[in-house]
Amino acid sequence: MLESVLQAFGLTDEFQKVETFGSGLINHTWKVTANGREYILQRINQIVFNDPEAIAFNINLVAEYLKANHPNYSFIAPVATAGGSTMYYSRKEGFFRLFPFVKGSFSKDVVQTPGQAFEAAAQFGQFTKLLCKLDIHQLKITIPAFHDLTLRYRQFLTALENGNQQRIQESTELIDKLVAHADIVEEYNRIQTDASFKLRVTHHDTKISNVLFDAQEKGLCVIDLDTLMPGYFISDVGDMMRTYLSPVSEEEQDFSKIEVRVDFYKAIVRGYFNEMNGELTETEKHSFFYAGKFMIYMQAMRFLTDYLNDDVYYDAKYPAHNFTRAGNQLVLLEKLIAKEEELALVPEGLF
Ligand code: GN1
Ligand code: MG
Repeated sequence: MLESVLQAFGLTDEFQKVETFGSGLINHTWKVTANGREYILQRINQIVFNDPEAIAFNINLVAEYLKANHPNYSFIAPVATAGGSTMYYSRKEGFFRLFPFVKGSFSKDVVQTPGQAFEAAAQFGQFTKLLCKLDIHQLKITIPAFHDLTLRYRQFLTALENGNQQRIQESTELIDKLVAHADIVEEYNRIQTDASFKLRVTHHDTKISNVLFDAQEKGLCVIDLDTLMPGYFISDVGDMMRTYLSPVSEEEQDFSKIEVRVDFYKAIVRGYFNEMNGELTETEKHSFFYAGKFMIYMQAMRFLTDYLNDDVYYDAKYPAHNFTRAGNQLVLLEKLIAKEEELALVPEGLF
């Protein structure tokens, strides 16, 4: 079924191997071996990304910019079709793009050591830093209001009115807990009117599997640029906290395993600061801890909203999947908040 797609990219080898790859919830990804080389093929989820060409546009823009200004950065440029386009579209199959698989590179699904957290944070920090002179207005918005917490909160309130009544009733405890943390939304409203919070080129999906490492565990580069858009640094740093602090992921059903590891927190701050220290304003530096609350709270809300709306967005493998994911993220939020006094001062304590 993918044959015509592979052919469009010039992969005609009859011995090619195609296997499902990675664990993303939105796009479908395959690893392809053909013509003696390895590639990553991805089909864009068109329900989530209404304008897949905008993704291709942004990636090409950034590729050109880095080539001209930072030629040593190992940016993974997409492979073009015979027609010269980096996005292939077929009415039957949808939108696809192909990347070379970087030889000798490794991706990880879980952060095992503070050193890995440091490397990843440095990679995302470096990426934003290298692009800080690129005019952000040139970038297209691939998902409007993606990390707009005010909007996410409104969508949650709408789900409470129009969602699945039975699910709403069964979720009372989680709903009340989310509402009780609405001060996190108020802080976001304040940030939006604060000129010392800068819009920068932001990755918006900084989980560990979006960093490539070499065999010595050094970060090589970041991947998955679908949600590359103007944004606040709290999105990137916050999503690292959401996904690196705990030894278990959002999928864990045994909430007693959820933890906030202080040494991993410090590693994220150090790694990101190493690159971005000179770019961040003082106000931003004081919002590191808030970044974690912001992203974990938003993800808890997105999972619960989707559960109340009968799982229209996130793939649910069992009926209460999104309910459990939301509960998991709320526990993580509470564990983070419990360490507020200890962690909020970390940037000053480190330098
Ligand atoms: C989605 O598909 P994936 O795993 O890269 C989502 C992120 C969430 C994440 C939660 C476009 O990312 O925002 O943090 O699931 N991406 C989109 O697992 O909604
Ligand atoms: Mg992604």
